[in-house]
Amino acid sequence: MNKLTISIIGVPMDHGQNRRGVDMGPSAIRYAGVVDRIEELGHTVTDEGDIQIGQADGSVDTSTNLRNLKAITEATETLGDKVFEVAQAGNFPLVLGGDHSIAIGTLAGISERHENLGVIWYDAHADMNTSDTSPSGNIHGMPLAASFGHGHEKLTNIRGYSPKVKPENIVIIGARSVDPGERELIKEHGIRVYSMHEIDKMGMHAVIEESIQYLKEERKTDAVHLSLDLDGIDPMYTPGVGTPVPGGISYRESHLAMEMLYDADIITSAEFVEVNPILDEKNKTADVAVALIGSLFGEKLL
Ligand code: 6HN
Ligand code: MN
Ligand code: MN
Ligand code: MN
Repeated sequence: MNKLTISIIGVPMDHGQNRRGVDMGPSAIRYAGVVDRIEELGHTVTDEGDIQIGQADGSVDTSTNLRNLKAITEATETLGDKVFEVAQAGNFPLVLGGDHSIAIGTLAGISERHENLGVIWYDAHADMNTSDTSPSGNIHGMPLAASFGHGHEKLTNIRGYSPKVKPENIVIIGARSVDPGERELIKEHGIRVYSMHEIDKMGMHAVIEESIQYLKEERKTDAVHLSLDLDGIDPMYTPGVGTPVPGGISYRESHLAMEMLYDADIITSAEFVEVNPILDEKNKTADVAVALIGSLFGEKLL
């Protein structure tokens, strides 16, 4: 496959949920050697540094049921502009979180360049709540809904347009904790979900094969963004996440998934989110993130 120029953008933000520490995710992933790992594969890396994140007090606005709305809106606007700029320059945007609310910004930057963007959402959760359905008020549980036009107007309209992705161009992989409002949206929009049930039954190989076939041949997407939440993987491998859910995807299954995506040459932008070094054990979760990034960019034994 082609050698790429990969631009790393760090987003040290924890405003999308209420456990401190996930703002240190980008540092932990850099410390785990992400730049060297990618360069060893023959790609060029430019580290664009971190997006500036404003202060927030963690309060929930009672009129909207949204925690830290203003700070998140500002951060995702800034991130969206940066991602757009990097992609316009012909580089591969690799965004390091930060909590998953940052995906609103990443997609706002990516999608403007594509008619028919596809998204793979690798996560224990569907991240499809809105201010009306959220049990927590945490915006990291809302970015996918916001990106296909559901939720508070300030979140759906980052960079001045909506939606960023069509619901039929979304594939969710690894889901095992889905709230009632999210289930409704999934049904209403016929969103393709490979939950742990399907992964157990079909195996990861078939899940990824079908996902690629669906996005490429059936939906005819012109680009595919990978949004990988480290809590998609089982917490025995990735304990450093804020909302762990047992019974997740294994380490090897995750590598297989990344290797297959590389072989299919389908992914055009990616983000790795929810690494929380304070909750982690010896940077284990950041190490897994870096190992998976290696596989996504072509690392092979032979
Ligand atoms: N994540 N569904 C829960 C909520 O609060 O909306 C959990 C969301 C977790 C989000 O892990 O990115
Ligand atoms: Mn999650
Ligand atoms: Mn709708
Ligand atoms: Mn998530």
